[in-house]
Amino acid sequence: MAYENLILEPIEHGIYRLTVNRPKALNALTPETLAELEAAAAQVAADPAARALLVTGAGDKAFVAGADISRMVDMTPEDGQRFCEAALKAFRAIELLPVPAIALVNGYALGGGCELALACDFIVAADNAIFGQPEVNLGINPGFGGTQRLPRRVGTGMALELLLTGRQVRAEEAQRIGLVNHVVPRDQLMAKGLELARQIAAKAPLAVRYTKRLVHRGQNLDLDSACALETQAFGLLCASEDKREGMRAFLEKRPAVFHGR
Ligand code: DAK
Repeated sequence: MAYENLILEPIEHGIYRLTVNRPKALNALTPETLAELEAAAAQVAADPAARALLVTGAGDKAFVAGADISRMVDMTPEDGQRFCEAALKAFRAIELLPVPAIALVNGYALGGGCELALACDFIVAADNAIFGQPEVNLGINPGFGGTQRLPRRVGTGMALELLLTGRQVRAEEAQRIGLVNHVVPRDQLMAKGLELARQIAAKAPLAVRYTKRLVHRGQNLDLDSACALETQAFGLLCASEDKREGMRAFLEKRPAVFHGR
């Protein structure tokens, strides 16, 4: 499928790369871009051979510099609500993809850009990455999930500081506070993303899918309900060919070959 504001491309065996592609506006998110993000997530989800998604921004300056301010300036309350709903749908579609999404942050990840990165399963940052939620400077609150996902990622106190001051943090600090998993030189960002995606792609696909789902679904449940889901998933995976293959391979001291069944 062709997109105007995104590039979605399979780059190798089941690994897709999604690039937000509006470099002249530092990849700022318009309503059209959000609709395309949702469609792109659906496209990846529909591919049974998909194993991982890398999400990044075009150019060398920004991942995504936020929601497009030129499109927000005159929004009515109804427009604003629709805009938020489109983002929430698109970001939730990425979060609930059956395969992991890894954000590769190559520069500014501000406002909606930081929120897009947070909707991915984890974040790898280039050493020029800058994160922040500057909405308080614009007279709005974060509208794309930032008030909910940031505290879940970095803890309430640090999230509140960043949300209420609008302070921007560089890659090293972002790693220190748990927002980012790895920081690498700019020219090694894609290689690091690919390395992680390949590691995951080599694992049992159903086990990866269920594990991701359990983490995301379970965080919104009480411990007993979440553990009950985990138990159920474990039982289901016991019926998979991949479970038999993984355990046989271990006992036979050979690498496992998984088929996602
Ligand atoms: N929107 C639109 N255009 C943007 C943009 C943005 N967020 N960020 C950058 N651009 C555009 C600039 O206008 C400029 O365009 P031209 O003038 O060349 O036409 C071009 O990208 C290059 O930017 P700069 O010239 O400013 O580049 P600098 O290197 O000087 O500065 C910067 C880079 C990232 C520090 C700066 O561009 C900047 O501060 N950008 C804005 C960052 C920001 O505030 N982002 C958060 C946006 S707020 C809600 C709905 C949505 C949201 C919340 C609530 N509701 C409905 C409740 C979400 C909010 C946000 O994401």
